[in-house]
Amino acid sequence: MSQYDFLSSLGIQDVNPGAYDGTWIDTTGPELRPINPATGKPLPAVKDANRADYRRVVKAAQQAWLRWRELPAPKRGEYVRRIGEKLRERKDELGQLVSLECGKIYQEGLGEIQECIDIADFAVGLSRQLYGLTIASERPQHHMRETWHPLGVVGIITAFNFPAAVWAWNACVSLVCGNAHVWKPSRKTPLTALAMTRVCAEVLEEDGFGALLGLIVGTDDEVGNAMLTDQRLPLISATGSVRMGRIVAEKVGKRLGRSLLELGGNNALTVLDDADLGLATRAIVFGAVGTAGQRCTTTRRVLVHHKIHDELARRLVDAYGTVKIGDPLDPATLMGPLIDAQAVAQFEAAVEAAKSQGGEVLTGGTAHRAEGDLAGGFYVQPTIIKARADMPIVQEETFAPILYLIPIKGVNEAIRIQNDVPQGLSSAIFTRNVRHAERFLSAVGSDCGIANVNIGTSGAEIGGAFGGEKETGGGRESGSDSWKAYMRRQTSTVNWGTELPLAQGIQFGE
Ligand code: UN1
Repeated sequence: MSQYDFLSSLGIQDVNPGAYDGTWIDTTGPELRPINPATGKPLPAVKDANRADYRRVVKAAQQAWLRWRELPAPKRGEYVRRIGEKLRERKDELGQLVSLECGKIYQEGLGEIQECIDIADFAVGLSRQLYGLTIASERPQHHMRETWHPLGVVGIITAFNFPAAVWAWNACVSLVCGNAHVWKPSRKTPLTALAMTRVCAEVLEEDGFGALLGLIVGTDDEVGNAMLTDQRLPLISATGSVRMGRIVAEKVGKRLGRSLLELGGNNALTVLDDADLGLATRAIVFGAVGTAGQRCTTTRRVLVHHKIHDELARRLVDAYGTVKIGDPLDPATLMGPLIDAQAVAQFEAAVEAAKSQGGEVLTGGTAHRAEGDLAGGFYVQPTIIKARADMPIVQEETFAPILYLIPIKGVNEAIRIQNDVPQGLSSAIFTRNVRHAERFLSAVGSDCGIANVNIGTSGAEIGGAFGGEKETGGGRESGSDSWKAYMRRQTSTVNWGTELPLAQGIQFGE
């Protein structure tokens, strides 16, 4: 364990409790042992929470919420400001833990914690800007206004690939909105959730508000379903696969609750023949290889003008040849492992499917055999496949570093092919032509929630609204006015006169 000494400074023991309701609950469930994807060896364990633990966490969250909702929003923002400070203090260790547990390289682990700090800062500012509208009333001596109020206890379900940041997007914004939370993290990355909760809740514990950041590590049967069907959770914010999103939407919809979904992407990056190829190459490599292709924003398809296809392919193959695969905590590494053996199998199956559907592997295409300590890790080679848009595999999101290179004739064909998939998260175009760029951003252009010009599909800043259309689920998280999803809107009409005129001019009685 010596190489993991930093874990104890984050409060991680060999075996850890799996629930938090303001204090750590001594859960008794079976031990969940996350695996270090870089080595295949077990990490410290977490004892699963059960239904009774879940009830306890929700109850404590509800009670804390009753007091929290009465605090003025800027006062709530002050707590979030201090959460941001704590995250700054612990950035290195938390970044290291993210890297250890989910396998992204340390630079990206640090980036993830920075994303948490950024959203905390954003939320602090937001706490003084939860604006409503005033609306002109049609009646004399009346006024109308809209006010935004806290929702209650918000359920947050997160995926392994951003084990800290996606929770922070939700929790920081939603805290200033005046809500309490119950977080069910991915079962592949529970330790990051434990550490994030410990660091952030410390600030709230001082005033008995720890339960606002409830945490529950448990199975879907025991805990997940309980959240989805629980009337006490007015909003479930869930990030993960389309399959998971459908279950969430159905179960939460059935009780007429709200869900905020951030699901799969199948993101295309178009390169026109006037593009800066150096820029495009760098953006594609980061977008396709970063986080080993396991971001929802990962570049999965490059739609390249046929005139420059061979040149771009050559540049990409050369760049891929320099990608060092290995231990994500080694500063020389550019691509770490996939999350688990199943992800490697899915990578292999997708490559086989692509080949059988007529794809041509330009580089990569197989698992990567690592040596020594890393021999049990889940490594694959970053892969480029020359493909056609009509290959069925190209319609699917495979959470792995597989890039499909598809020749196109121009901007219109690129837009058509780009949009012709079930998902609609992120997209990008590389061109120097303002007409093509603006067409791409127009109503007849990209149908995605994110559409970029001359930057890649991944690595969004927190200031914008994040999310996408179609099977991506339609939700928006993080910046802009995403906060509205975490509040309830109230329209008020106030009569300050002595008459009672009715709207629409209705005369009723006298
Ligand atoms: C995700 O993969 O679920 O834009 C989130 C990005 C990151 C967030 C990705 N800021 O790539």
